[in-house]
Formats: sequence, structure tokens, C-alpha cells
Amino acid sequence: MLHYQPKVTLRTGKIASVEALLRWNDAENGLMQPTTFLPILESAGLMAAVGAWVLRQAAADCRHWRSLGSSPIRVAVNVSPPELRRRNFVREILQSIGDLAGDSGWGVDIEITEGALFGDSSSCVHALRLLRAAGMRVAIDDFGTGFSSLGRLSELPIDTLKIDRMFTSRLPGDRKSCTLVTTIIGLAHAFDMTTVAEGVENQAQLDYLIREGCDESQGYLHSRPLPRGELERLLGFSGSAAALGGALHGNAAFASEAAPRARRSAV
Ligand code: G
Ligand code: MN
Repeated sequence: MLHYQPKVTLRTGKIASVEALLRWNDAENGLMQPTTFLPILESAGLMAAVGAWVLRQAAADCRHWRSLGSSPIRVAVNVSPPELRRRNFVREILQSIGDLAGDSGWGVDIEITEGALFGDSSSCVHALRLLRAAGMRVAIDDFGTGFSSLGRLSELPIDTLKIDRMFTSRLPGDRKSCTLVTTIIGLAHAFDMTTVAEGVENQAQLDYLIREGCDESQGYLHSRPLPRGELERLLGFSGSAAALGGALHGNAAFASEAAPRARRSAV
């Protein structure tokens, strides 16, 4: 099943996109995290099939939300390097997103790790150019943990850098992490890219990111990854105000008056 974790646009306080995250609901073990089940799928040769399912499901959910007439939401899916290298990947992805490709507000985007793009990657870069031409946006996941060449970064077809949660978690107390985060934001903007901070868990981290001009924020402070129905209640797509309150229960940012920006995204 897919869970969706909201990303909050810091300028508006609204949720304009969500990240689709794969979860495995096992009869014996309950909800399993990707680190547990991805290696199993990989060794069974099922990664490509699962990747294709994720794309189809994310696109179908996005289309469903569009049909409800709400304000636009983009859905990002994680694509693994082997998938990106697959011969028919671009054709398959464009097939599964269909008419969402041409929609400016709605749409499906992809997240890839740094490793997929550096090294021998001309075919990946070509694939990304085709996807962007179809209106998809491309983000680098966990940015700062790999060994990117900064020269190369300026030439790549990338829209967004996602700041790894290891750096976010050390804000604002650790001087080196602060410098890294500020530098990544500056670098991204200089290259006409946007930034998303991953793993934002408290208000002090959010304050630092807002002050430094980070574009979006994602993490438990706003919301954990949610099953589709809970996300819909959070976004106000269905259900009553009481249900909305339930979805937000125990969530520091939404519950606190001290966080009016994040709060606005819920209403
Ligand atoms: O690599 P990627 O950034 O796609 O990984 C996302 C994972 O991080 C998800 O499995 C999600 O459950 C987890 N996650 C999301 N937000 C937070 C957070 O604020 N803190 C921590 N520790 N983990 C988070
Ligand atoms: Mn991701």
C-alpha cells in the first residue's frame, strides 16, 4: 500500500505536494518499512513490477483528488537507479501518468538518489530530460549524503534538492549542519532549483529553515506518512471537521498556535 507524506510550502503554509511512500502490510508482522521489505522484493526480481504499480497507484490517486475539485496536489514517487536505467522506463512512466503530464498544477514527480546521476549516467540524464519535457519535476533525494560533483550538478536536469534529514536533525544547534543547510539552499537557488528539508521534527528546525529561505518542509512536525483516507481528511477532501481534528491530533505544528504557517495548511 502507499502512504503519503505532505510537504508544506513555507511561503504559503499550504500543502502543495505529497511524497508517496511504499508500506507493506504483513498479516504477521504488521506495517513493514521499506528497509525491511525492499531487499526481499529486490532478490525476488520484483522491483520493476512494484515500481510500476507505485506509479500507477500514485497517478490514479492524484487523478481522483483532481476529480474532487480541490486545490492542486502534486505526487512525488521514489524511483530507484536500476528503474531509471531501464530501457522502456520513460514510455511506461508517461503511459501510467497519462493526462496528468500536461497539467500544470496537478502531476506526478520523481525523486532519485544522488548516486543515480553521478558517474556513468548519460542515459539517466536523457530519461530525465524527456520526463521534464512532459511536465514532471525531478528532485534529488537525501541530498548531501552522496558525493555529487558540484560542477555536474549545475548541468543536470534537476528541479529540487531534498536536504537529507541527518542535517535537518542537527538544526539549529550544530554550526556545521547550519552552514551545510544554508549552503545547499543558496546553491539550489543559484542554479534555479528549489529546496525541501526532510525530517523536520520541531519548531526550532522549522524556524531556521524559514529564516534561510528553504522552500518546502517535510517531516513529523507537519505529518507522518498517512494512508490515503487520512491524507484526504487532512486536506479536507472528505469527512467532517471532527475527522480533520482527529487526523491532526498530537501533531505539534498543527496543534500549536506558535506555528500559524504550518497550521494554515490544514484548513
Ligand atoms: O529516503 P526518503 O527521504 O525517501 O525516506 C523517507 C522515510 O523517512 C520514510 O520512510 C518516512 O517514514 C521517514 N520520515 C519521514 N519524516 C520523518 C521525520 O520527520 N523524522 C524521521 N526520523 N523520519 C521521517
Ligand atoms: Mn524520497
